[in-house]
Amino acid sequence: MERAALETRLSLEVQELGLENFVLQLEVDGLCVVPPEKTGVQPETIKAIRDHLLEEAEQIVGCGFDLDRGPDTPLTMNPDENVIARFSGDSGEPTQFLVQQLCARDRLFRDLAINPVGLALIRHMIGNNATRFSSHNAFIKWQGEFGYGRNLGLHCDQMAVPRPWGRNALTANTNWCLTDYTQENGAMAYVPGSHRRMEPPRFPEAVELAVPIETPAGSLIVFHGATWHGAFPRVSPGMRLSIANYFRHYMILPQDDIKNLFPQELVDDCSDPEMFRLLAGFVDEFPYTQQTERIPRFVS
Ligand SMILES: O=C(O)CCC(=O)C(=O)O
Ligand SMILES: [Fe+2]
Repeated sequence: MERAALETRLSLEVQELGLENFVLQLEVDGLCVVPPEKTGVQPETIKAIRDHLLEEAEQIVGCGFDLDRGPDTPLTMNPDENVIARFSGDSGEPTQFLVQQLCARDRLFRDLAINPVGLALIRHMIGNNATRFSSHNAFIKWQGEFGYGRNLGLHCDQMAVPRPWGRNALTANTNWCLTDYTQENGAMAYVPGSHRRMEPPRFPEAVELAVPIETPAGSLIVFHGATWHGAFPRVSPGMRLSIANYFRHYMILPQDDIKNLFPQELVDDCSDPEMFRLLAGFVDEFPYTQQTERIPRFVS
């Protein structure tokens, strides 16, 4: 085969941003960690995002949150809300909640959702033209021994899609670590190479093979929709903050109905409105909301 034919498998963006090693890791492990200095997002921006999220959390819950101390009031949630734990037959009170629909909340979140490094890696897995937003959620997590339970909440994000799955990612995810990730801080857990199994996790094997992703605040975790992942409980005081900007192939249903419900007037207030429009599906033919096909007319 000619060398040129092989080279075309890497997009111009991957090459220009020098992301070849991360692509290789995605192929082999189904997940890669981009260090803060390679994402193009400055530490001040990460701090601003963190501060903003803590304010959103305070507004939603009604109590203050502090990065080192956690919620300033004891909080409770129903174990039934621990959906990921329940999925593997475990029950325990969650010590986290999600701030959803981030892109409608602030430009900081919109710019993060179209970060060129994250996008180049996601589009490598899903397809350059086929990639769309699925959802933009922040995980607000504090100290709690249970977490997702004994199976660490291991799952894969494209689990709802019927099998057999192919190599091509049907969904793919980015997790922005806004605080330092260590096992005791409640880091993400994952099984290297599990995306190549092309099936949901098997237990207890998945737990035995899971490793923590230990990486500093500002890091970007990118992973294939078939990669087995979950998280360790946060056993240390304080908070773990992250943002999951989740993507889908355009034939997959989104989690958030961005195309129909996102306030479109906000789109011009971001670093690349054209890219945002494309990923939000605003220019997509489907799903249509009125008659779109041409109709016959009388011969005059
Ligand atoms: O860090 C976590 O709690 C898991 C995140 C996750 O499952 C996801 O973003 O899809
Ligand atoms: Fe997930």
